[in-house]
Amino acid sequence: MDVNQFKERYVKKFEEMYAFDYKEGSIREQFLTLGYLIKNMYAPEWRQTSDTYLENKSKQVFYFSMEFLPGTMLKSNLLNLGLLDTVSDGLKELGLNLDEVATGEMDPALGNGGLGRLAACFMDSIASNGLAGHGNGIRYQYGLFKQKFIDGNQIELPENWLRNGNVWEVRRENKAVTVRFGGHVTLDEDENGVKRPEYHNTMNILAVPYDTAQVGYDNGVVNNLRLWSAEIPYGEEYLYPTDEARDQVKQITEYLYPDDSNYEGRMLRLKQEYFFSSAGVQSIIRYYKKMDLDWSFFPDKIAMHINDTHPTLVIPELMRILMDEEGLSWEQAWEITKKTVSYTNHTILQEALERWPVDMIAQLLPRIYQIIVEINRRHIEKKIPLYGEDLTYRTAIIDHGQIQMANLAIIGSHSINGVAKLHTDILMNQTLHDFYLMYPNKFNNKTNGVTMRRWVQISNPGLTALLDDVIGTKWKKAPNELVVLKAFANDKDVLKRLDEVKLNNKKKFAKYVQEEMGITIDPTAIFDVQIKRLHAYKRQLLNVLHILDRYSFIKENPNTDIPKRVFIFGAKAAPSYHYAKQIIKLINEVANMINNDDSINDLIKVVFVENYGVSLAELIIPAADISEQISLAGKEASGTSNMKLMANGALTLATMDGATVEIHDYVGKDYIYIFGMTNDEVQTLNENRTYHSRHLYETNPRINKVLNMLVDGSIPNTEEIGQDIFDSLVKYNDEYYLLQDFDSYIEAHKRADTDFKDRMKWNKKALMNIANAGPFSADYTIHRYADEIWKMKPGEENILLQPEA
Ligand code: KOT
Repeated sequence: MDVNQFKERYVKKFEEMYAFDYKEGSIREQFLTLGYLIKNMYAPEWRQTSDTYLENKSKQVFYFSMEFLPGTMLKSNLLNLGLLDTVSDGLKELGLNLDEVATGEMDPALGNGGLGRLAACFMDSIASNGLAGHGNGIRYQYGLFKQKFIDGNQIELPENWLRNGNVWEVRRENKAVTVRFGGHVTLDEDENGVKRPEYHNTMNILAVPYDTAQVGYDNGVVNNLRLWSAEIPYGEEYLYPTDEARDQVKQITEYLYPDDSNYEGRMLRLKQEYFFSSAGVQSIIRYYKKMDLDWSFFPDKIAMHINDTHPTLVIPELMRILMDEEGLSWEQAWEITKKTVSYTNHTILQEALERWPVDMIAQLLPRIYQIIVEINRRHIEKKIPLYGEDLTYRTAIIDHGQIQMANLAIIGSHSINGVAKLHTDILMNQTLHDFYLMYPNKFNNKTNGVTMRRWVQISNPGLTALLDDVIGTKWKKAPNELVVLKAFANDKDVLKRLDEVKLNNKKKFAKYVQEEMGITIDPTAIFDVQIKRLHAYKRQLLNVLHILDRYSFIKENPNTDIPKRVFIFGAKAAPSYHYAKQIIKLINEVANMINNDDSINDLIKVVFVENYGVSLAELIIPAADISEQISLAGKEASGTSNMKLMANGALTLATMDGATVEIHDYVGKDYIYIFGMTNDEVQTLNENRTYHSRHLYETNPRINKVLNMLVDGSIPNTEEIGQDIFDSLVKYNDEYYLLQDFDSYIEAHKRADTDFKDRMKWNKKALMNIANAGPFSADYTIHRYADEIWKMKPGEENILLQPEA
């Protein structure tokens, strides 16, 4: 399609949809027109891809995830279809602007953070690698809450992302399935003496799928993301005579639980988990039957991957269907299930581990409960002779009246992986050591990755153009080609152009900050960025302590020549996470105090953006100079903002945690600022029980001064929270060792200040980060999942990926 053809089709489509001249269209109408037009364009390939998979009986992977955080899809679809320039130019000739039209799209916040965004990056890479793979999740009617700050406090508002409809989705009523809850089940013998379950008094929910195309990059592949919505089954409306009864059904897919890395054992959450697991498995089984193959081939044609333990009920659900509905024996069903399912663990935080009370599962899912009990019984019976009672009972699925979902996920699958080398090591050697002894071959690492299409090509067109010009365009299909950029590490011209790209991105963000927040920031300052969920272990508070330290230093040394800094935060706190909300209030009050203090010559500004999410990330990341990855070593399983920021030329200032360890190993120590305890040092400190934060407070003058600011009235409007936060650090012994790492953190920032003053030195470091970001492309991560876990080969049309260096 050329520019003229596009213009013609756009104008025609607009008139068909709205019956007036396109020039009078609102942004929303312009967006919808373009959206439907693009959907029309990929529809044939979408259908074709699915037909081909069925015809070829290709192996397919289904990625089960409670969360998908895709971001807006207009530009990503255009990019992957190869139409970005055509459409942009065409709109321009029509007097429109693609960037403006793009603002008409809602950003679907169907996830909390890293886990949901990873699922979205994976969908993009699966399609772009030419692999047959699909997502399976929940179509929440409301996404993650919209965050507002009122007097510096976080307020949550509903995120009604579907208010104006959703162009990309297709409701597929004819593919709906029924999911049963509650009631009771009896096992009756049939004429052959085989026990068959009979269900009584169940509540039947209709699961209706909404499909969204996942367009591959320049390869003609269009996969599917299937999100399920709960409805009353047709003809059963009379069973739900009251609003309350009808609400119970609607509720199942109404809200996303807003907690990241935290578990609350709520019945509704359990319903959500079974609802989309069961619906997904049922639709896969229905599909498999179309292939007309023996059940024993099932694992050769289908892989089911579970993103953390939230979809673990896939395991007993698959067992249930194979046995109860398809008549397989326990042994046959168990072999198939284990070979089909694989599991990713995303966190070792105890508070995030899912454990469901036995009563809850027995009541809500009586048949599933029976199957779990039997899986557990057989596991124990089989393993005691091999591993003894102690170890075996430690791996039991049912313990203290609770179902341990991670244990079920490991026992019922053939693969468990962590999300970065350090994280996988901790799983094998500590958290899941008993399982590692039992099943060493199930354990493997798959370091996370991010899609460079969204995080470089779409969000940073300036950098993309520079790269294309300097190293050619190969990196777009083979991200390791970015290493070629190293040859230009001392090229003054390239470094200068890189500097200009960064400055432009910073100006763009500065404009946003000026317009939306009324804060003036200097684009030549260091933009120091920490963007992630607010959580004590991620230590946003350590960042604040540094800001306060720097602030008091400047107050005492107003003529200092340190470079200007803008500290940028983006973070949502779970609504029930009191401490995290106190930190938000503190950051906002510190920002107010500093931004309004004329005596510091604008040497510091603090910007806490409201409602951080994918769209804001796309604006902030290209503008970042420093990437703050400062979790206590051992706590952040991987992190993924670290990878996006690196690829955009930010320098990482970090502890040796998660995937940042691997970033350090690739980029080299001269191009990263590492500080703080290592995981081993943290372990030793834990074991020795010799940590006394109060001692540090009393003996370290710098720490003393900063902590006193929290309680002596220095920061307006923080009396209560200041004291609580102070107490967490001093009275309750500083659980995340902020004070232990404080001095080395300050030192790391000093090194960054010094380096930034030498522009060419800094730009070289930025360049080295971009050049070493290739290995963190999700394309490679997905390649390894496909090869080592799912046992899949990419389609022929797309063997363009280069093996990793
Ligand atoms: C756990 C429970 C509910 C919702 C989210 C989680 C969760 C999120 N567990 N781990 N994560 C993060 O996953 C990312 C992707 O692997 C990691 O980069 C990050 O370190 C985890 O904290």
